[in-house]
Amino acid sequence: MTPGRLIVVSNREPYIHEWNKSGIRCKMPIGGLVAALDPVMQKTRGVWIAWGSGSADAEMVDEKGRLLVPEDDPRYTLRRIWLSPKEVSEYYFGFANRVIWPVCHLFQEKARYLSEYWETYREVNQRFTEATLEETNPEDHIWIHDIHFSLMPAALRKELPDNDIALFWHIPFPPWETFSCIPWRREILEGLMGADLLGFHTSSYVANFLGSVRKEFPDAQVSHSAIRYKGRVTRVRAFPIGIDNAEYRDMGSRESIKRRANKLRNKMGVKQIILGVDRLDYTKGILNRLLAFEKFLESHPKYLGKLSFIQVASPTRSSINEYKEMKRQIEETVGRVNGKFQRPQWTPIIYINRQIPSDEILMLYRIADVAMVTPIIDGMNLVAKEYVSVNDNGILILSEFAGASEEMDTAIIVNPYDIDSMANALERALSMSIEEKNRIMQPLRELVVEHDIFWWLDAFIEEWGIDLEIGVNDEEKHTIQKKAQ
Ligand code: ADQ
Repeated sequence: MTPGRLIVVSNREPYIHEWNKSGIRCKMPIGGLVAALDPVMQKTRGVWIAWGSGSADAEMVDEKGRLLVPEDDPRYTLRRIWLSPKEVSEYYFGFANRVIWPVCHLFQEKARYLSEYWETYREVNQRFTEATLEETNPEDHIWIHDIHFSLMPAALRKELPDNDIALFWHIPFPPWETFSCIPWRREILEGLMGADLLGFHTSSYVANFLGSVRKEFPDAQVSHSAIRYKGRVTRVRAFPIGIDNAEYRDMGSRESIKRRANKLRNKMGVKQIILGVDRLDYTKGILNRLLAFEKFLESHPKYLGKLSFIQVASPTRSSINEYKEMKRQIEETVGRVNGKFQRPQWTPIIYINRQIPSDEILMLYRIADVAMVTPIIDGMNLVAKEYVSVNDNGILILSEFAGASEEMDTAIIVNPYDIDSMANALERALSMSIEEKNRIMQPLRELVVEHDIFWWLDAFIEEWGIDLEIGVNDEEKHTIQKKAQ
């Protein structure tokens, strides 16, 4: 087989150009996907196709929206696709974030099933498909990411019967009873079945997807990991995503981070710190977590003045009503709990409603005695893995409905709807001996080392069976990973 290039399609781009006071600045978004795929792209010199969302993006490209990245050592092509404000509103905030997102997170009553969202979603998928067709050579392999492009595999397949096409779905896939609420469910499933390989985070999402295909397409042959439909086979597998563990450990153990962490702890003047870090999304369970903390303080007054709860909640999709309403409820709850328990020298809940720099997140991971990762539902949840990677003495409380709990089942597992049991879990975590903490956390530390983002990438590419000639030994991984910084 001739080694081909990788053509990646994702909504977010790996390099963003923004205007600032001193001119144009290039930023790389934080996040595992870019960290993992950028080095591979640099090695295979492929094409990454994404929405050009930066304020200065258009200044940097040729007439086709292309530029070579990274700027200082150009290795691969970034092709930017332009979206009008109406398209951003209907395809991104509309169909992706107000139809697929809520339904896949079992919040189908929050979804807005508007046909204009669907029409624009189809149009944008078509535009990305055309750009992908323009960029793809016969031996190339196309890897599509996430809920924004569910129609692309089948649309590409029509034109490219022989290219390898795969898609990774980053959020949960719900049971059929929920997924079937989407009026355009058939088109979405058919779109996804154009891929040779579909990846999800967990085996239960795989089972849900296969169950939906069985219901919608009774004539398809569906096994526990593949679908045969109209003479083609789509393999469906679980690939639990990891983090760039070496990088997190490295950054988290820098002297400057340790110094700042100690300083903050002294300044806060409390014995123990509980931490939550999330996008401000209704799936993340922030409100129930705060209610559990309130319950805990009520039933364990001996802790008053001795611990604080830091909740970082970065604003996201804030133009959508459901997000505005949730923000209001959370702020009201923070105000009420603080009003009830606060003392002149002590604040029970420290609420930070903005995106904070990654070194501050690392510092918080270091000082937190307990991390509460208690989403109502979550595809995977990388915060759980980041905390385990950076923190050496703490303990993780994890929702049974985070995809991460399938692998991280030695953590203190809670039901995020059960406020009382979350309050009890907090008491258990805060009073745990070092030996017990280690017993719980050691297997998790091993997991984040072994199943890091590079393991995930290798597992996906191996299962896909494509020939990319990427470095797979640890030493080489590390070198390419460093190059991406
Ligand atoms: P997200 O829903 O965005 O991702 P998550 O996996 O927790 O959720 O990743 C969030 C990332 O943003 C983490 O790297 C975290 O450190 C960072 N972050 C969060 N709040 C921040 C803040 N205030 N300031 C700075 N950084 C912040 C989707 C799915 C997940 C899945 C991932 C990857 O919803 O379930 O794990 O994709 O597939």
